[in-house]
Amino acid sequence: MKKIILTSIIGFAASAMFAQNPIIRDQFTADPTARVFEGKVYLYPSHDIPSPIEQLKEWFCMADYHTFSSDNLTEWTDHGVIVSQDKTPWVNSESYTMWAPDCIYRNGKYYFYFPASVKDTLVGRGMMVGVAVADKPYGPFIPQPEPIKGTYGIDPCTFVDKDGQAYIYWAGFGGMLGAKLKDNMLELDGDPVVIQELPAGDKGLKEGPFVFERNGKYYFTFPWVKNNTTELLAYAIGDNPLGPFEMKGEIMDESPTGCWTNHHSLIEYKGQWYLFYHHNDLSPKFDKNRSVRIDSLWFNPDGTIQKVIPTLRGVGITDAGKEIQLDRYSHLSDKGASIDFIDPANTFKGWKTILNQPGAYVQYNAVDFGSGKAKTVKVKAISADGGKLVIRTGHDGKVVAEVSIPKSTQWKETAVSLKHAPTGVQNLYVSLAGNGSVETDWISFGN
Ligand code: FUB
Repeated sequence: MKKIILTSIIGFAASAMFAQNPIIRDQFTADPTARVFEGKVYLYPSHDIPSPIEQLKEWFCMADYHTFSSDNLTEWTDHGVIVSQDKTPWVNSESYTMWAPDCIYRNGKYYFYFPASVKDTLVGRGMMVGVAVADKPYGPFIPQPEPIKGTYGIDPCTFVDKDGQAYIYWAGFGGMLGAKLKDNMLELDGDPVVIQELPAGDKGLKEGPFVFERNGKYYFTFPWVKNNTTELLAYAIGDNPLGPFEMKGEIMDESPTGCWTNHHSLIEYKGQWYLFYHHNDLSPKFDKNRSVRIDSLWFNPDGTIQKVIPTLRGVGITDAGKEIQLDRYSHLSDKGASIDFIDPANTFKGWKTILNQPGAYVQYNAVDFGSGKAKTVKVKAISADGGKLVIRTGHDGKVVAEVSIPKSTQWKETAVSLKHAPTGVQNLYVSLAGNGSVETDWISFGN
């Protein structure tokens, strides 16, 4: 188990957090189902990889699933592989088709549902849904020997209603399907039904169902190719778990940069609703290698959902003592500010913020300075000509520090004393004073 260890160097409260999109930066993650188990959020995504086999070089390729957990949505523990194609008896172990999964708790057990190609079928054909069972949300999960009978298709989602009845939904032949699950959670209880009143069958692909209940209403949410371009996220509301549902609207628009898929889940955690979704942040040239993001979501008083505008900043508060990744910004000045990969050949190294016009700035919201103990700031930067950064809280606010970045062809850390120690949660503005050009990896405050 790998823990992303985060300790504040200036001793801010243990609850201080940082969060930026995408949330997992050391591997690709897609199709996120988030669930609240044992007081934490567990994330069950697909695990995209560059394909080792020729047939899938230009397609989705997944050999296994990891699960991740967090109690603040910002610091994520990777619990490692929980289910894999080579250890699941019914799966074609060379198919790399472990697509969008889900996990649900019922009667003391955790049931992990996942689609994959059945043994002795062609790659990408004959996909069915299987289930693996565990005593804990992070496993160990024991896969059942056979897939669930009658579940031809992909993208399973499960839901347990208030009366204890469990349901399973998936994208299959004939549209979006749903069925009751038997008490054992391992078999369908009756034939699947086609979910009614979604956009008519010929009006664009629908997949990735995610169903939840709120205030007595059932929400059927799904990615939808509405405009013959890429997938947006849409939803319908009904009075019964299996519908009919009435179309209500859209939760998120199509990707502005053309990532063809989106796939999502919604949870309420500590009084706030969140949308988990994906985008190809770490693989801009190949949209089958995706990364999970989170943004906050709000309902209207009538139960409809306010559209979510994707952000890089994501959710949560950043501890001033951590490495603040300005490139996951809240706002950039119109001129002279841009973002690029530190190393385009290895995107997992992350991004940098480039300021190259006098007055150009980057704004990064919600940094927690605690009781104001910070005395210094460190900036990891590189500058071809040298340049001076001015750090403020508020656009025209007090100057926190001025940092002269020396001319260099190497990344360097420059530390200076603060002119003024901010307190509490502040929005940071980092601007370029005068001419020059500065590329910043991160900034961090210390004692
Ligand atoms: O991840 C593979 C497929 O792409 C999923 O099953 C779909 O929902 C789409 O995200």
